[in-house]
Amino acid sequence: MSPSEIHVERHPAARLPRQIGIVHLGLGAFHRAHQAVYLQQCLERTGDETWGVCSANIRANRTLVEQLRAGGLRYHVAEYRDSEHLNLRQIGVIREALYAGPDGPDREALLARMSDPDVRIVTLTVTEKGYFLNPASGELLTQAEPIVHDIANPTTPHTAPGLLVAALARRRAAGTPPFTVLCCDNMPANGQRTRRAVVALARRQDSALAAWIEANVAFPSSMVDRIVPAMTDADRTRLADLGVDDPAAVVCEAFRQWVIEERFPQGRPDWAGDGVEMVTDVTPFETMKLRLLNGAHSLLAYLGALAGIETVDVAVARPALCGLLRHYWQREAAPTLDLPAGSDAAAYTERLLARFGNDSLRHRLQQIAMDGSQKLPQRWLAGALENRQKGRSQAATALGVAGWIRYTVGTDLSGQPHAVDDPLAETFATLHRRHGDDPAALIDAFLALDALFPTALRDDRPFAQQLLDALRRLQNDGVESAIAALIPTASDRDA
Ligand code: NAI
Ligand code: CS2
Repeated sequence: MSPSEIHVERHPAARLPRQIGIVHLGLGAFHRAHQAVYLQQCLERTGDETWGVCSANIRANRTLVEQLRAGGLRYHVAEYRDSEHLNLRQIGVIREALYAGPDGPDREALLARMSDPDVRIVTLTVTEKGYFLNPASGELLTQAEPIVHDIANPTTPHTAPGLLVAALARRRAAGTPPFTVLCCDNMPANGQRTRRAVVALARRQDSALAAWIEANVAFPSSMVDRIVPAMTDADRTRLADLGVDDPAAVVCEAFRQWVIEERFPQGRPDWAGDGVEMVTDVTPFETMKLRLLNGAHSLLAYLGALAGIETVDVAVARPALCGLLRHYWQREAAPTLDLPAGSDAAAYTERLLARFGNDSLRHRLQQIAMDGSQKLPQRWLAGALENRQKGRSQAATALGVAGWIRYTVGTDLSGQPHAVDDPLAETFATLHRRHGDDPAALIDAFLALDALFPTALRDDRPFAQQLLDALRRLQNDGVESAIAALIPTASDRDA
């Protein structure tokens, strides 16, 4: 599609806030295409200029901070409804960009900003692994090196929980009310999990501080949704062809959703007028999204990648994979859900198929396949446990888990190599070296990973056998034959 054929709706230059009221940790693509867009719209609609954002990277990507500064802290969001319709927005709500990585110059500036009484909310998108929690139990990983560092060095933290504790300690000492902590990462009960990481770390530094945080700091949960692929050079080129030469730009789908628990003792932007849903309990929304959307994404990611497919839209166009998703949704995921009032799983998943089919996103399976050890417990395994206990089908989930285990070898089924990007990558490599030629032993070794598999699943022999059968079929017959064999109905439901 040539640039001239694309219908581009350009929004006017962004209005700028006058005061910073929010600090964001994790200046990634999602933050720029989701929270910042809602805040920009809220500013434009209400005129409330007190909710500007200070956004910081605390681990990597100093370059992005420098690029944003070089661009006057404004950047573009390209929202593709489809390959012919694009909404182009300019965002200006980020009024400060900091790099506070371990080697960064801005940690003190960040802590000072987080201690400022004008700052009433801290939001986070630091990925599921950025909280240093055991994905299965949700307990703080007190042996993880960055956490060991932060326990010993409370005033010069390297981690997100460490920065939150250090800033809250300063506010407590100054008599400044605490900020509200709003996690925007894809974790179950993400507010409670963030609270657990922060309180557990504080307890190892100063038990009185930990008690103060427990008693005074709000950690509302939120469900966040918008597909935002990592930017590629091809994306930058197609934006440049449209006259947008912006290294900090992001591409995303037109759809977006944000459901937030209403718990902001220090106040919050009036963002309900911009489509944010304020609720008392986020759980039904979160679980629905994590199991239906993210669970399906991970199925496509591992099985699609093993079949040598690169992007989501191509994978979901394959009848066998599309049939697998339908089976997973109807037989395995939806039965475990307590849906939000007024929601319909069938309608929701039909919309997901359309969103996944959006070929203007070029969403790479490799990106979704990243950090499986941090993602699969909430996407597949919690539901799997429930289904096992209720004697319900598991075939699609078992095929997914087997596909993930095979994916962690580091090659697809034709031998093409791919990177295994995961905090447990070394552990996986060791297990494949030790048990690579004995699939049954390999399955048992993976099931023994208590950071992922709950005890009941680990000890479930029929489940282990299902994984073994699926792994063998994948290796011997390939992805589509494995789907046909294990989920015969999948082919009946070809899209
Ligand atoms: P990204 O790769 O663009 O940004 C990741 C951000 O997390 C970067 O700022 C990076 O420095 C930071 N980070 C990574 N590991 C960290 C650690 N250990 N400690 C501190 N900071 C760390 O990725 P993107 O797209 O912004 O996604 C980030 C998170 O947002 C996801 O993991 C997910 O939880 C959530 N999300 C993403 C969506 C998407 O479609 N991209 C949609 C919904 C949620
Ligand atoms: C994806 C999510 O990379 C992944 O793991 O499944 O980032 C997904 O795009 C979002 O959650 C959609 O809201």
